[in-house]
Amino acid sequence: MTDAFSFHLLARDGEARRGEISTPRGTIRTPAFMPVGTGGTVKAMYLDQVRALGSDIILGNTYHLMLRPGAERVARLGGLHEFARWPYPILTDSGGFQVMSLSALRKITEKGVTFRSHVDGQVFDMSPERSIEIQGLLDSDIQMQLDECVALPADEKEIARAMELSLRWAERCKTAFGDQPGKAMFGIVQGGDDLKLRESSASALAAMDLKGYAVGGLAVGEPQEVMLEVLAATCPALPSDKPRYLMGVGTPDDILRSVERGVDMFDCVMPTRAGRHGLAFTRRGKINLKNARHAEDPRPLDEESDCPATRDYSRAYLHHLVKSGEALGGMLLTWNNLAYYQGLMADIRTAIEAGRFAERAGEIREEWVRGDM
Ligand code: PRF
Repeated sequence: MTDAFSFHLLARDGEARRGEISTPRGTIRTPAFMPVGTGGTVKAMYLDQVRALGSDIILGNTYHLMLRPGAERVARLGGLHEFARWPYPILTDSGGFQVMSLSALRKITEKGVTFRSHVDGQVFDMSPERSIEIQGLLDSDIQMQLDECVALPADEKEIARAMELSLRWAERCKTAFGDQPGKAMFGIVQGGDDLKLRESSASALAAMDLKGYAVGGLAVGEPQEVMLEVLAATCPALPSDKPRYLMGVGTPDDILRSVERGVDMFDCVMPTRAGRHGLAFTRRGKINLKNARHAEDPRPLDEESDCPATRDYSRAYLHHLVKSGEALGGMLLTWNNLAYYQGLMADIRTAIEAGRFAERAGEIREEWVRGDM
C-alpha cells in the first residue's frame, strides 16, 4: 500500500538534494527551513505571514506544550493545527533536548527522563512512549524519537552511552508509534564528534526502516568544521530515499554547507530570536539595529526585497523601535529575518534544480561577506 507520507527526490547536484515530502496536510519542498513555533506560536509573527513567506512546515515542542497548556488539553481543543490555526504540516521535537537545556533536576535512566518543570516546578516523567503519546495528542505530522544529546566536548564513553541509549529509545518509539499512514516518526543520529559512533548510529537507525532521519547532537559547542566533518560521514550512511533533518541549525553559512553535504531539512531559533534582539539578517550580512550608526539612516534594510518589513521601513525607524523596546521592532525584524531565511531556501532549491548549487552558494557567501556599506 502506498503511504500518504512520502519523500521524492526531484534533483541532485553533487550531494545536494532537491526533494518533496508529501503529507495529507501539504507538501514540504526541500531543502526546507522550519520556523520554530515552540509553544504553538512562531514568536512575534502571525502564522498567515509565516505561511506567506514560503514556510511549508513549522516546528512545535513537546516539552513546552506538555507543560503549558498540556497535551491532553490541546487534544480536547482539536489538536495543535486547529488550536494555533496552522492547517499545514507540523514537526514536533520529542522533549529530551529541551529538558536538558531548560528544566531543573533532570535525570536520565533507561526508562526515560525525569525533570522539574521550568514553569511551575512540578515533577514529570517522560518515557520514549509518553513522548510519542504526547506528539500524537498534539496530532503532529512528523514526530521525533526521544533521544539524549550530549554537549561537546565530551568523553567518548559518555558519547557512546548516550548514542546507544538513543538507539534503544528509537526502537521503543518506533513500536509506540506503530503504523500511522500519512504521518512519520524520525530517528535521531547521535554520536558526538566520533565518526565511527556516528556511522554505527546511522546504520542501526537505517536498519529500522524509519520514514526519515535526523542528525542531532551537533551545533552543541563544536567548531563548524567538526559539524561539517560529522555530516559528511553521517549522510552517506543514511538511506538516500529518506529525508535528512539537521536539528537546531543554523546560520545561513551552516545551511549552505550542510545542504552541500546532503541535508534536506533545518530548524533554528536564530532568525526569530535574533529578530527579537534587534538583529537583522540581509543578503549583505547581519545588521545590529541597536547600533547608533542607524539612528538617522533613511535607507531600508534592502530596497530590492519584496518583504514589506525589509523594503518599506527605514533603518532609523527600526533603530528607534528597538531602542525603545517597542513590540513592533521585534515583529518587523522577525518578519525580515524569516523572509531572508525562506528566500535563501528558495534560492538554494532553484540552484539545485539548475545544477548550479556550488556556484550559487559561492555567490551568496560572497555577497554576505562583502557586507552592507
Ligand atoms: N536532539 C533533539 N532535538 C534537538 C537536538 C538533538 O540533538 C539538537 C542539537 N542541535 C537541537 N534540537 N531531540
